[in-house]
Amino acid sequence: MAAAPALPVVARVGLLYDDRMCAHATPDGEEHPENPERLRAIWRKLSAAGVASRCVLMKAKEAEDKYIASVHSQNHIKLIRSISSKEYDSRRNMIARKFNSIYFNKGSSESAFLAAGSVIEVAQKVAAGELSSAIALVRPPGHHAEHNEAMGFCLFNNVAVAAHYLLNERTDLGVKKILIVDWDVHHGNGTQKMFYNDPRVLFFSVHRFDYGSFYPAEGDASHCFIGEGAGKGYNINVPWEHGKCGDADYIAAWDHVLLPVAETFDPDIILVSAGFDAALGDPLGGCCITPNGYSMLLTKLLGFAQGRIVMALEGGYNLRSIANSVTACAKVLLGDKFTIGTPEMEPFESTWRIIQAVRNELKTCWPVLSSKLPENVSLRSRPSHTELYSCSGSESDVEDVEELPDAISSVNVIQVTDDVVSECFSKLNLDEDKIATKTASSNITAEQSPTDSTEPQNDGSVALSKGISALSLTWRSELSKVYVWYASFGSNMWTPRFLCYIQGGKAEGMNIPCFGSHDTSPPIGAMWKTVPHRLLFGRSSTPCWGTGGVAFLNPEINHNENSYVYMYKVTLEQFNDVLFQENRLVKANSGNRKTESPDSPLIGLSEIEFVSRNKAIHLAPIKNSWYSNVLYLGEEDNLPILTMTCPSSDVERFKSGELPLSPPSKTYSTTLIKGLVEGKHLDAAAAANYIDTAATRGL
Ligand code: X5A
Ligand code: ZN
Repeated sequence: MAAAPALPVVARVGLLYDDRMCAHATPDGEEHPENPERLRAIWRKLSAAGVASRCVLMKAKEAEDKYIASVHSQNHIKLIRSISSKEYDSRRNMIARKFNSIYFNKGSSESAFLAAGSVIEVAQKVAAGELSSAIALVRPPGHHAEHNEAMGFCLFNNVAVAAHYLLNERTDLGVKKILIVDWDVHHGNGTQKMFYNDPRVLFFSVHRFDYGSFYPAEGDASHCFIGEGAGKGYNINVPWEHGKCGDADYIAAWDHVLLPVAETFDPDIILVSAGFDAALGDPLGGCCITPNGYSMLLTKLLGFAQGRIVMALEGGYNLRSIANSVTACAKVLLGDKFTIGTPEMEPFESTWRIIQAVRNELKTCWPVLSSKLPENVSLRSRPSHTELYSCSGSESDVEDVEELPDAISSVNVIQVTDDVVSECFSKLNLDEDKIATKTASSNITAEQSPTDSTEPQNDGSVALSKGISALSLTWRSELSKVYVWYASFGSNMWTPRFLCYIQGGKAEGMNIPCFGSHDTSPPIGAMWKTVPHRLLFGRSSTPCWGTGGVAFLNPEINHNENSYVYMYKVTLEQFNDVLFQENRLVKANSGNRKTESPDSPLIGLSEIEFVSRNKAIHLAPIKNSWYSNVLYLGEEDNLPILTMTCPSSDVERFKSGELPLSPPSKTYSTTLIKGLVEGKHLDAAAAANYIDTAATRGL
């Protein structure tokens, strides 16, 4: 590890706060977690604690367009520039609705330009050595903002703009390598994309992933996304599987991933995308980093880049938590005496597993990660269902901010999730032996080499085409001649929704579009059937349908059950493309607007043979995905009937309460009912009853 830096006798810590960034607010004063009180609460606490007066106070400065243009499109800059003007008064809200989690008001433009400009301003002073380190209290936040898109409360990607500025506009300052540490509880999707093939920027993001369901709920937040081209190895994701991660988990990620890599990378400066929504008490994050935890994480970073650290505020929605956490960080930067103790809790076993997986993914790029991890570390088992989903009393654990009037702290009364959870546990015993497990031969993590082959667009709603590697051409042409029945039991029973998996786009009620299949021909047949498997609704949210459970079929045969399936006759190639999409294995490549699918099928001809004989095949290469289990449900006109569902181990987890059984959201169940009704199978009342029964009876 690098030696502790020799701090100047008195650290010069920049602190940028500017009331003008409070102008961005909801248009009609609607409550929103990302509100102006966030900045005010932090500022009040820093002042009251006597911390602000020890810093070099700075005011915001608008970023020039040309600097923002290094990471954003001209269109996007123009939109954000004009969105607050009078001409937009009548259209502003409508435009905001086109984005994901965005609002605009008359103050948004100025705030956005000030936020980006502020991070440039402090970064440049730290890089020049005028300041030892700095904190920019900015909003709107930035790390979700993409090249041509505002999202997730973010308008401009403030940290990315500043990083580009240092590297490209201020070569005089000698910054050649930048480490961006994104400890906001959400994945820094925008920042990741902006530097994905740039080895000058090492992007490290630790975030909740929850198997792909946590916001922004894109597969590219997984640890498999390590950068590409010259940037390979310079993108590191540490994706938590669940909430409740705290000091010990983060410190483990620091000690076993971030710090060894940072040591090798040897950055000239560190930019922290400092969201505080992983803090204890945060209404959105569900994690529990304490102020002391943040102090430890930050102290460990001070050992690099001669302590040149720039913190830019991202998320963080509990006013008390963010005020206390930022104050703890400021004290660290000011050099206040503080000793790194051992966190109260042990890391989760999932944390250890994830860290191993991240290290394994990156060890060829960073040999320092190939060393063996310490053994017999004491770990704790994953949080129980109740721990994860009940409204915890964590609020009371949050130190008081005496200076915070009650009226302000009450802005924070927002639910983590509105999960309604069925607490039914079954006495049924699963016989694992009846369900075969096989390691499929597919290598889904193999390097992809998309060619330039561009398919004609079938649907204007998705401006994506396919990147198809030479490797996939072989299996695709082979499997495009084989037909199977794909039996759907969930939202795919509604044909318009299923067609999204074939033709791309989204049907009514869906939050995000599908990529579509390579072969976009519609199914050549469809029919209803019932199967002797129990239908259940589990997990608590999905990117596509929002909060609520989704349908799974218990893989075990149970002759007391009669579940409806709607079967589509599609090619085995299309079935694989559906399987890829269901398991979120299709990636969008923002660079060339293409999509990339795995290079080999999950179900090839030998797997068909296997599954017909053994009734089920567990797809080991995607064992942690939601639909990693393909079932054989019999035959129809000599073709196999296949469906995809959870593995039986997940059924056990549903039974134990480790995974939630949750009723479907309104939009999801509406889709199921439409499928059952429009398929002329049931009338509306019978369909609703069928769904309702499955949703409430548990397992
Ligand atoms: C910056 C940040 C969170 C967006 C959540 C949207 N954004 N549901 O924390
Ligand atoms: Zn966040």
